[in-house]
Amino acid sequence: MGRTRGRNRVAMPGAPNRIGFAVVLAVIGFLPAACDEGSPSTLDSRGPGAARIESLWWLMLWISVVAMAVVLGFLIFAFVKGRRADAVADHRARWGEPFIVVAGVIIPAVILTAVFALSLRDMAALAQPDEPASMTIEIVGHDWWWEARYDGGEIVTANEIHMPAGEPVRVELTTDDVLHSFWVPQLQAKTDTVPGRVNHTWLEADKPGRYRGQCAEFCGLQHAKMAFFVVAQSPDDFDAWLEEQSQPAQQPVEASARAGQGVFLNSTCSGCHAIEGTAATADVGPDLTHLASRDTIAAGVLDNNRNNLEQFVSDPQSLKPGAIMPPTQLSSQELQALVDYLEQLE
Ligand code: HEC
Ligand SMILES: [Cu+2]
Repeated sequence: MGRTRGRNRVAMPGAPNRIGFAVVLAVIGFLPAACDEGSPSTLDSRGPGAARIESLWWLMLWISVVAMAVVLGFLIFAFVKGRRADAVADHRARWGEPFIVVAGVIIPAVILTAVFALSLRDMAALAQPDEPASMTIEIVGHDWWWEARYDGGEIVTANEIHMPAGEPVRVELTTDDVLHSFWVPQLQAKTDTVPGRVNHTWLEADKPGRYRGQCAEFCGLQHAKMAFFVVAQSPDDFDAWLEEQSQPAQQPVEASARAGQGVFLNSTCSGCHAIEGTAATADVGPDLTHLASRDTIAAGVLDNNRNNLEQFVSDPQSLKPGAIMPPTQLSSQELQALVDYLEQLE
């Protein structure tokens, strides 16, 4: 009768499992700390679209936390209480037990169905703003920058999308090359840009501010450096901005800037860029008519200052490898003049 059965044949939870649990709990505890203030996060929403996503996110998180706590509670209870020796011999399936039907089937089904219904409700609500949009901005994704067009293309800018705060704006999205995804986490959900298609979404910011956006669909080498900013302004400031942008480019006055305009028009630059009011009308790269009014260049990668302009114009590949802009051989005098010209394009 020396046959052993029961306890000593069942693998008991050892120290590694307990350490595993401690790690999981620690990670859960630290998650909220990772969402620091001021980052372009959906959890720091600044408009009605993102606010809706944020509340759903928190609701789902808390439901998961409660469900996880309950399940862990049972698990810990099982560990602590251990297994009764006589239970080991009992291999009968326990499907029919009320506890398993209620806690394992009915409650999860109710919770998941409710969360699914709430997601559908919010998806429908996010498709359209509450009130009709006041204007339309056309956005075109390019490798690796964003073109923004106002008034049906009368006004064109890049990587800095101005709009009035406190009202919804319709955004029409397409792409010049591959798939991109337009995402301003603090304002709205993502919307893909698809070749040959116009998708639409809307943006609304509660208050004037600068909200960072990012391409959210891998689109090639410089995907990570395809950022942009949405600049929400008071309606008056926005109208003033639009009025400025509708003007042709500032004509150079200083001798050096005039020479720089010559360099621009007579070198490769004018084959890819437009400057309204000059012979340069190409649209391969960003419209530079009001370049100096932008805070950053190269899709949010560099501050718009003299040093960065010099470096980017002479050797874009060292700052944004793969960018669709070649390096240009210029004497240092030509480069200085060119940057003098670019810097006065307000
Ligand atoms: C083959 C086309 C091409 C040529 C030639 C070219 N560029 Fe560009 N340029 C681009 C593209 C594309 C971008 C966007 C790069 C990015 O952000 O990925 C760009 C970006 C820029 C920017 C930053 C604009 C912004 O708002 O982010 C400046 C300034 C600029 N180019 C100036 C010049 C000047 C000056 C020359 C001539 C020396 C020139 N480019 C020649 C295609 C070109
Ligand atoms: Cu992209």
